[in-house]
Amino acid sequence: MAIAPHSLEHLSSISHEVAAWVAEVAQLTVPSAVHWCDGSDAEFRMLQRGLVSSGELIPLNESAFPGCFLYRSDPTDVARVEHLTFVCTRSRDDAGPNNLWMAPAEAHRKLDDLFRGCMRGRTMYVIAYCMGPLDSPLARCGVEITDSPYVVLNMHLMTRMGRAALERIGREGSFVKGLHSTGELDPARRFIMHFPEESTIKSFGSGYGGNALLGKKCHALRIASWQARREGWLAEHMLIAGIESPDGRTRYVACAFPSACGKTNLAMLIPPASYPGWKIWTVGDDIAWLHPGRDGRLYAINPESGYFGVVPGTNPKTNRNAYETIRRDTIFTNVALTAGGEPWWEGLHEGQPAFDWRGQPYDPANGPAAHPNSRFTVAAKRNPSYTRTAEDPDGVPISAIVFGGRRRTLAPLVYQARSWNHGVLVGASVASETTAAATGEVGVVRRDPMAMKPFAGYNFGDYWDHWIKVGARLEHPPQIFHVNWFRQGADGKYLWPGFGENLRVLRWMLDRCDGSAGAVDTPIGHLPGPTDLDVHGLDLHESTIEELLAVDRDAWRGEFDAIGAYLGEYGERLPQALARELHESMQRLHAR
Ligand code: GTP
Ligand code: SPV
Ligand code: MN
Repeated sequence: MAIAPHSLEHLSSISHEVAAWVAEVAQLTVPSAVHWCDGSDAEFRMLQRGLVSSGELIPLNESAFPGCFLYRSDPTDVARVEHLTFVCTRSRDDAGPNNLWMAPAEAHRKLDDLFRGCMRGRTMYVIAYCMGPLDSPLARCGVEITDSPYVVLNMHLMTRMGRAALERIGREGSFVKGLHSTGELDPARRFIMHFPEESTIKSFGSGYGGNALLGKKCHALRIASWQARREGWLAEHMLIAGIESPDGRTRYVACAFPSACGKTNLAMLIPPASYPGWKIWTVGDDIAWLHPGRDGRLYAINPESGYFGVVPGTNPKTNRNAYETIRRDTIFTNVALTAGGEPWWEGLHEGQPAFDWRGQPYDPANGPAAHPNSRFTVAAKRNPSYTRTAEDPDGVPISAIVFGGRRRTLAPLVYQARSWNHGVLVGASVASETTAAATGEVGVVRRDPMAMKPFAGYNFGDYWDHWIKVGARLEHPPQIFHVNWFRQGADGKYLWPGFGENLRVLRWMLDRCDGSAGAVDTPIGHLPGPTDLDVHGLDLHESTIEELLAVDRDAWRGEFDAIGAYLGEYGERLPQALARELHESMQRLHAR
């Protein structure tokens, strides 16, 4: 079998470690061919043609959606599987109560048994990739070995992969090893295993999203968060957006909202008509790597170069940028199809589905036409609000960090933390209703600290301690806020219009950073007073605004009892500074 990468013949050198590992994996998995990806357009088109002829990719209506395809995943494989995702550290406590844990030796044995001979008759693809701009000192490389050409296509769109990444690995010598096989897509033989101490990922039995695109959640969050702790930076589940104001200044925010809670939408926001001269620039929509800069500010890069975004709900009114972005050169996964061969989803508000996401004739009795976790994969450069600063090797300076959750009740539209450490408590206390991004029940409120519950590669106690230490190193730390776009009235309707109108809330935050906006002091933090938030021109009743900005002390006392019990689960590993913040918050809530 030819191990020599044919299309990479003239590469100056292939890292000996990469070549040795590829050979070792080939011996274990026994593929019929090994394809070293060069990352070229020709390779992308060749793989695309192959998947079209095997029927796995369906070309969409070429005049309306040029270069777009539909992929239907196995109906049992449609989302991340948190109950099958493990962090395998030598000491169980290092993984923490926030992760499922297995002893590394046992996990390797289990997975190697599954991988043994699993690529017989299949091609093994070797994808060298770089998370972050290729010339950035903050970027990190990995190699994913996979037997899924669909994964290769997604990695083409979402990472800087191929020849240049392989060259960087050759120079640096270090890379994260990610081994992936779709196996038989049997949920009983599905595991997503992380070995942070070995910079290794082994994923078997799923071909979907975060389970299979190993550069994303597995590398850029779980493994990277572990590395970041050792190296003094943060790997976070955050969008990065530039907010340009009419005075020509652009300030950057990084926002951590749980899966399917609005990151992509905020990162691509289109200002409302009442905000002339404002413009949002998308740096990233899902992951941020944050580094203290020499000037005492916090800098962010987006390790990805494409989006794997939630499709349902996207339309010209909610997110015109996304709507336009995904009209060409996009892979749609698990959306519905119209009779005219166009993609269709709930919340599109045009056209009619003829076939549901499984490919069956559409019947509303079978549930939604598009899967609620149907996704688009598209290169970031397709986005009308794409900015070249996404390629800046040093990243962009962050003025504000925003945490958020999806909460029907309790959490107000927005509040500001008193300090960095109080902000760490606000982040650690995030709770949100579960969504279709992971398998399991939807709509159940759970703790999702920093929107990282499924993604922190180590003990949350140590993670909060690390956050506190990073803050202490920043001479000019970002201000920290919390938002909730998802408050509902008694009728179950959202109280806040959301989407573009969220800019009003962002503006208050930026004015707070400047010290020019007012606020009222409450036990949970600083909230905009009745005249501090611009609600001009919104069709909102005064009582609705009051409800959105209310702090119900009794309810918050109950909430803080629950937060205290949750943080208590981390025992000795809970940082003292956080325990102190908790205590002070409780005192404020109980003060008369
Ligand atoms: P992941 O990719 O899973 O990490 O999700 P995300 O945080 O990027 O979520 P995304 O922006 O894709 O939004 C998920 C869902 O929330 C979509 O159906 C959106 O239409 C909806 N949504 C986003 N922003 C808002 C908002 O401001 N208000 C309301 N009501 N819904 C929103
Ligand atoms: C998420 O679930 O937060 C996602 C999608 O961004 S996935 O890549 O599947 O993790
Ligand atoms: Mn995400």
